[in-house]
Amino acid sequence: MGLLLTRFYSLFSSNEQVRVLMVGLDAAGKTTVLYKLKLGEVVTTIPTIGFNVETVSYKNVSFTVWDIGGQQTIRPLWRYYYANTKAIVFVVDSNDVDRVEEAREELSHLLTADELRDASLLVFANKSDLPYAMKAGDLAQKLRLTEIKNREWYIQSSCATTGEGLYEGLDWIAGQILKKR
Ligand code: G3D
Ligand code: MG
Repeated sequence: MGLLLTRFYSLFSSNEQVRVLMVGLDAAGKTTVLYKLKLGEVVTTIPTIGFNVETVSYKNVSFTVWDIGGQQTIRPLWRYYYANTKAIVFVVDSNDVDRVEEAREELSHLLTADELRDASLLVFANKSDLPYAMKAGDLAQKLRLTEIKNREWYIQSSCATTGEGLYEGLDWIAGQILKKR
């Protein structure tokens, strides 16, 4: 745990800006993750109708969060937030079998964005506390993560309400960013 936090906190002690984009279907648990990390005040802005963006920053690290899914018309606007994104955190409700295919489609579409080409991908298999939650390995298959080429990815099971798994996931991101420096 000590080593884990050291690497994670090293993210905050550099001059380099670290932008993390956190997305997923609604109700996956993104806002809960954001508050659980306790990085600072979460600011919600609405750049256009129906498009809520939450941001939180601590030192040089910022998280930008919104819901994706079923919003073809506003999709082009997302690109304004893509620049200099170091990591994508894709949050999935691992208990929601009915929407895993929709999540896969959204993820695969997101990953086609040229501006996100160099961003590492962390997937939180969230709500792992629920009895029927899919296991991370199962979810990785359903999301076809194994077919991802030219991008580092990692899946971490998490429970955003208790915080379980969150630091493990972010530590992986820290490792990725340190590696690329
Ligand atoms: P979103 O921001 O991705 O839309 P939220 O999702 O963070 O608003 O979470 C949606 C609901 O799921 C919330 O419940 C939240 O408490 C719950 N939730 C988030 N993460 C977990 C988890 O790991 N386990 C469980 N069991 N529930 C979780 P409410 O009732 O407030 O809608
Ligand atoms: Mg939310």
